[in-house]
Amino acid sequence: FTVTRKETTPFDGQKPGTSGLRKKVCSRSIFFSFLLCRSGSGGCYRTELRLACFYMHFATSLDRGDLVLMAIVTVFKQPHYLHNFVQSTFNALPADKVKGATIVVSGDGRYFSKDAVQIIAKMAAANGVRRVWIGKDSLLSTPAVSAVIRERVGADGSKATGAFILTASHNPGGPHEDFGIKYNMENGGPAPEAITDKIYANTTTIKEYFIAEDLPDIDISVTSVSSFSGPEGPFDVDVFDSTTDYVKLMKSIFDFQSIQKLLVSPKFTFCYDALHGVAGIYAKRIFIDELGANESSLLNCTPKEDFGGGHPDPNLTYAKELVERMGLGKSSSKDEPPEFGAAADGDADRNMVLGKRFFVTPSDSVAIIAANAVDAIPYFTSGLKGVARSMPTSAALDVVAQNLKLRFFEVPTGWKFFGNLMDAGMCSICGEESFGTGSDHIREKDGIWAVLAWLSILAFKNKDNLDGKKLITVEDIVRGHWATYGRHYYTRYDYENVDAGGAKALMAHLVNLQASLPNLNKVIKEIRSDVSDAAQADEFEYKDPVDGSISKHQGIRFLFADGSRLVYRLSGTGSVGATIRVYIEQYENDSTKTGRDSQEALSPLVEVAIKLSKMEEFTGRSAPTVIT
Ligand code: VG1
Ligand code: CO
Repeated sequence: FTVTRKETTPFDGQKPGTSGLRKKVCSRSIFFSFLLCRSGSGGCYRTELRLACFYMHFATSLDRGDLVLMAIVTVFKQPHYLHNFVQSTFNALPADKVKGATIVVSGDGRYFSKDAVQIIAKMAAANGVRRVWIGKDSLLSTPAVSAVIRERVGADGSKATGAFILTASHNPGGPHEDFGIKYNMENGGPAPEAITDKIYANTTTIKEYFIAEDLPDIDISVTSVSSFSGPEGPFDVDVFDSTTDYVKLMKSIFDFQSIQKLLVSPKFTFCYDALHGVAGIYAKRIFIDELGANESSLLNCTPKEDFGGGHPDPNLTYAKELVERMGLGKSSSKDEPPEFGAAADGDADRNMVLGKRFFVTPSDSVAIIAANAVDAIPYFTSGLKGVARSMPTSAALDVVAQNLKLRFFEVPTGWKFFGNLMDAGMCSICGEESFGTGSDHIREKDGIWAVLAWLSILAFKNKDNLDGKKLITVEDIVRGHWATYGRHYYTRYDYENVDAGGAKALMAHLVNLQASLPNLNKVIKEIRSDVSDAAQADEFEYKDPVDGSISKHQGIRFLFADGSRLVYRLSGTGSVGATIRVYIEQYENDSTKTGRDSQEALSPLVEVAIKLSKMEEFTGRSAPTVIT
């Protein structure tokens, strides 16, 4: 192949967010069509304005006489857009991580991935990359990418030093929905801020990119290695099985035999919903082929480019089918729900864990996994190096860390901050309230790992119960945990796609409020006199204990004397407008009071949270979009 240099100009807004660059592929467009028609008795012409929200391809179906004004907003699909970001990434990496290097490219299979893989392969070739590794059908879950970087060895002994992950995670996919791309480093974790800042800076000044236009398109539907020759030497594309490396890693962490005993026991029933995301291919291999679960346990486990038109986010709002099956929905059938249910997001790094008619909050989930890991999971037999959570995640994990005398860290939102701790051997298990849980086996959160961790705990607790005695359920485990450690009532209110100006003003208002504690307490008492005093208020700032780097403005915290917390931050993963997240938490260690309904227990604090922030005044919203 030959290398072509293309001239280009920068695009605005190619700044990677919490987890990469996420934008619409090609957004819905508004067509104003002016239709001239003869009407009325005088037979004179009247102009009619028709305003409709159409898709671009409907343009051809408009009448000939129509005068059409179109506002079409394509983002990822516009010429050079992806190219600019990819070249800016290559330019941000150290030269030896590009020239002669091995780079993984794959993702959750969402719409535009197949085109993107071909473009990135051609650009990698042109930039002197030695090998590109692609999961079959361009599918690799985010945790599998991390595992592949860390574990896979090519036939010629090669190892990957980075990856382009093609996903917008839990955001919907399809021609008019989101596409995304992020870069992961040699440790298998997301690029640190020093690199993403450099990528962004490069996108603002880019003038050229390089591409091997005459490199043939790669057939990604079959596993094979294709070799090419370019101006700088050989270039290989290795299309490999998407599941092998990941399954091997899981088998080295968990006791598959004991999990299998649980899964095939008639006393235990199981259900897994991949929400049409990439988790499905791993679920089939692991739960069905390896662990012997019944095929009917799987819901939505064939990956689709548009996730079946749904929102691939595993929570009580979006994982509807599973929620109904588990007896938690409004129209749940009378059938006895399974004992255990779980779901994943589009790229399979998130998980939701449910028991029969029972929801496990992600903050509790990580605390429970940490409390039981040493007993139930072979990988942790020699002890935990430490545990960590993101700042808005509830303090359930803190209490476990205190009790078990474990090192504990509180980091900003986003998985990249856990990676440094793990690389330094300071942290074994970590989690986020946003349905993310994981360990130092890789450098991403891991949806299937979390499910296997729960199954391991259930298998361990029930090892003598499978024939005869009553099963210890998910609910029993959670209630038992609360009895020992106390309970953190927890909820998150999301206000999605609000006006960016309003969101900014709301945050500025909160920054003001946190500056004076006496004034803050006055305002709080005016709203509700029955909540405890705020003892501390600040903007969360994090100093990385490993490299000393500082991350500022990571959310506004109000910490109350009784251990309750209110946290506010703006989302960094959306693609339109702004999303405000409000995190509300209250600690209860009186074991007679840990069994209340969560929304009811939290209602005084929720009222304070909403009124304190003047939510309705700033955003016009009287209710959140999603409550988790
Ligand atoms: C959200 C979550 C955060 C998570 C991030 C990426 O970020 O709150 O905890 O790490 O998504 O998850 P934000 O900035 O929108 O709050 V994933 O599964 O979308 O890569
Ligand atoms: Co995800």
